[in-house]
Amino acid sequence: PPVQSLLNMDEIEELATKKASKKAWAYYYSAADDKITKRFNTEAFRSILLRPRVFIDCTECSLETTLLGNQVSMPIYVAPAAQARLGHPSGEAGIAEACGGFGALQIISNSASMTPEQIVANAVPGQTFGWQLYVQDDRTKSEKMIARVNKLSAIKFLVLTLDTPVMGKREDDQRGGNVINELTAMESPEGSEPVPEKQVFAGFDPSLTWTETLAWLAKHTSLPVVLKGIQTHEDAYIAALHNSQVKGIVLSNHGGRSLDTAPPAVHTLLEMRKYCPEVFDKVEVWIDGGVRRGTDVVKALCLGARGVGLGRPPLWGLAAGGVDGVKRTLQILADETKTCMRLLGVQRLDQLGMQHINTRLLEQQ
Ligand code: FMN
Repeated sequence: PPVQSLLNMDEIEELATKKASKKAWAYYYSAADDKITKRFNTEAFRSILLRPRVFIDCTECSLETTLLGNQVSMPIYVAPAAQARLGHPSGEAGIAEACGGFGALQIISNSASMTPEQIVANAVPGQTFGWQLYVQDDRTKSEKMIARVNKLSAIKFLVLTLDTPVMGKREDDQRGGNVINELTAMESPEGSEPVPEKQVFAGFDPSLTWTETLAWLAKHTSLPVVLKGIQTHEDAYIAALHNSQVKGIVLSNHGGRSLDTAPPAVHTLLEMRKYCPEVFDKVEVWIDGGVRRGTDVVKALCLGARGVGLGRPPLWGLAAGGVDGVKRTLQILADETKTCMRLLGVQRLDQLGMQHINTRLLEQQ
């Protein structure tokens, strides 16, 4: 079926599964161990109930917001994901084209299958990107990459991923015997080719720490830093202590790909509201993991998130229908989010809050 006839994320995943190679499917689908966290990520949203208010004019409805001060058309953004060209030849540049059309933010993976220069080359005016870093144990390699990224004016911030000091045990990837290397196109001799069948995560530095690594990073970039993979209120609190440099955090468990039975982001949001609510005023709090419906987006925003990331859905969109598939993915989620807001009696994102949700079931989990 043409992507325009697809109605929701499940249908996009289904078509992507049919079209993608076995290897691409396994890489996108896989998660750690028994995939409990991957499943909980979606289920946790379902256990939150919405509290619609009625008799409120919802003729107007806008998703516009800012992410780290950058104007975007919606709070939904594309999370960093490696190896997009496994799913479709247009790769990360195809995702960029779709995001440009929407005014949506895209975070480019350190392990993208195209270089950042290629990915931002056709950016439209005002289009915003972040760039995600996995620190290499040979730091000079990371320093060279950061120096390149510093020169690209479309890239407005740097995302340091912390939830993967070592790779989780992903059996779907292992079973195929064809584990994908997250080695980056930036340093592969082929330049822009996906690089399969090398030891996964070889070269990534497992020794990162708050003081050493943030100080090292400050020496190499003046871009704002976002820490990705925060999973407890304690770490959210520590991150906020560094808010002269750290301007945002992403509550994320890497789509369930790192530590199985790690908490879904909505649980961490609840913890933060209880133990360190001041953090929401000190850094921007974004989340990702299991977002498949507009109602999921709205629930995360009600709990205090400002940005909501999509990991697998854009990859499915790309595999299902190239640039049009990614556009369809973003369109469905934007439309669903607006419908949800209107049905709640809300016209703008800053009106959403705890009054619109009931988290009793979530708190019992
Ligand atoms: N996160 C990173 O920080 N860097 C990556 O290179 C990266 N690659 C990914 C590749 C795939 C195929 C997937 C599914 C996820 C990847 N992630 C990576 C994690 C995503 O950024 C995001 O946290 C996660 O996918 C969100 O969950 P979702 O897939 O349920 O939306």
